[in-house]
Amino acid sequence: MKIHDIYAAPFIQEMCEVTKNLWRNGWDERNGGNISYLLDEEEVRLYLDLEPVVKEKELDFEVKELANKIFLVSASGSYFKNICQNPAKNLAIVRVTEDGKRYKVLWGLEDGGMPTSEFASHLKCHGVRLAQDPNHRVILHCHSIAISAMTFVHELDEKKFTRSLWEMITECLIVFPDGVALLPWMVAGTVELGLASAQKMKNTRVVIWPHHGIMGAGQSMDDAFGLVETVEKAADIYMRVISVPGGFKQKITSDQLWDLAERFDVTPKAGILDNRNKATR
Ligand code: 2HA
Ligand code: ZN
Repeated sequence: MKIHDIYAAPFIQEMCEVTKNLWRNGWDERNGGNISYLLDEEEVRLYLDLEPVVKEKELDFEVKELANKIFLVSASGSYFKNICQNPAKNLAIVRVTEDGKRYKVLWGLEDGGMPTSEFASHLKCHGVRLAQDPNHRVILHCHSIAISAMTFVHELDEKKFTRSLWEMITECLIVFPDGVALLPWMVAGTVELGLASAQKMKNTRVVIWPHHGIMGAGQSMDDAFGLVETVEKAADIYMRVISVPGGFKQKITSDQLWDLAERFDVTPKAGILDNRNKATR
């Protein structure tokens, strides 16, 4: 079988494009942010011989649920601004071992680097999201600006935070009806942060790390990016409104959000909206 040029692979192209867009949006300064993308083995085989192993590493946790799965992941320390310029240095294709305790690097990390420092979070979150949705593929973490800003001024209560976001753009409720989860501030890059994020991802695709950033899950790059983009934009509108003297004069009401949920057939996470005042049609 002819092996095609890996740089022509759609998954490498998508990774290049999304990292550039994240950087352009100002959400991934310096080496901020990380992404991992669950790949289809048959597709990878078109571009890469899966037998040679560049190196093998221990994981400091187990992910048996991801045994043999292949991921494209950003490298620790990689600058999203530069990923496109040298994908073989700034990215890695890795395969989790059969026992779920190690991973093999199959391609990339040409300067001898490691996968992202948030690899624990990523793998744990992939495991949880796949159990919820077999079409799940992408975990994306970035330092989006308004979301971080909002975690300094808004009460860090998941339900109140979710409601504030839903109230900012009519379509938020449709994009993330499960709301957002919030963790306490935690040290970046730790297994503890990974486990806590994954626990939250049982019920939502968005986990906010206060004063740090956001983690989003999706069925594709566009899906994960679009999700983070929507949450970030809602936070941006929130921050702009509270920055105006006098702040809010009105908001989208609970009844309006119930109408929206009905029209678009989504179930808003329980306990966030006020009870409906008017009878349902
Ligand atoms: O520097 O974003 O959370 C990469 C990160 C760690
Ligand atoms: Zn980060």
